[in-house]
Amino acid sequence: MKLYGYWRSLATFRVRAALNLKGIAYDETIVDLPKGEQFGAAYKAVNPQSVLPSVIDGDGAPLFQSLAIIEYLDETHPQPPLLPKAPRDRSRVRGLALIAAADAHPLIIPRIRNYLEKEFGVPEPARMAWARHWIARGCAALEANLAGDPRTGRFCHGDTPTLADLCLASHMVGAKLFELNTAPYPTCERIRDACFALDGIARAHPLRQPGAPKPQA
Ligand SMILES: N[C@@H](CCC(=O)N[C@@H](CS)C(=O)NCC(=O)O)C(=O)O
Repeated sequence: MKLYGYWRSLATFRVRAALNLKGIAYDETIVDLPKGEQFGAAYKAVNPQSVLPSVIDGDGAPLFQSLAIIEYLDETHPQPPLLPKAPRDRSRVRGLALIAAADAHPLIIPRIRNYLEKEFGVPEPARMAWARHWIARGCAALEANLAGDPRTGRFCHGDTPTLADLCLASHMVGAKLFELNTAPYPTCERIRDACFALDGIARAHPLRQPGAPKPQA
């Protein structure tokens, strides 16, 4: 499979982690977001929305939107499953995933932060505060759903990772990148740590990808 991604892209991280957990081999093509490569004709031909990630599986049409891609991977490569079997459980997992991927993430992506800057003159510190606010709201919503629910286990739903964990992990990476203190969300922190204890998710970490800044000595 071919994955189009960028080190800092949280949506790409979700798909990269799913590919790793399922042991699917892939090549990643870097689309440099700060340079605006997502808007170039070459990438637009793959993804007309100009967003990452996209996946090409064989000679089929490109796949787009991280959650739709992960569900495709789960259907074509069922082991290990990333969604539980029972409809109510699947609904909870999808609901948790969407708190991070649909409600919080879209508010912190480059084109939103660029729009705040270019259209409304919002300076960098205020744009950071904006991002931290929406990430914190996502953390609070996840924490309220996860803590004290008997269906929450080592991971968001039981003791094996699901789609919800990939989204929680991406959300918590975003929290770190935007320097949010996540101590008020202990269940989110605990599940994040359980996720990154898994090799497949750890290898997908944005800071372990080509082009990412080197850790400070
Ligand atoms: N909902 C989409 C999010 C896609 C998205 O916004 N990706 C970001 C990177 S994480 C992007 O490509 N942004 C480009 C831009 O904002 O110009 C998904 O989950 O795939």
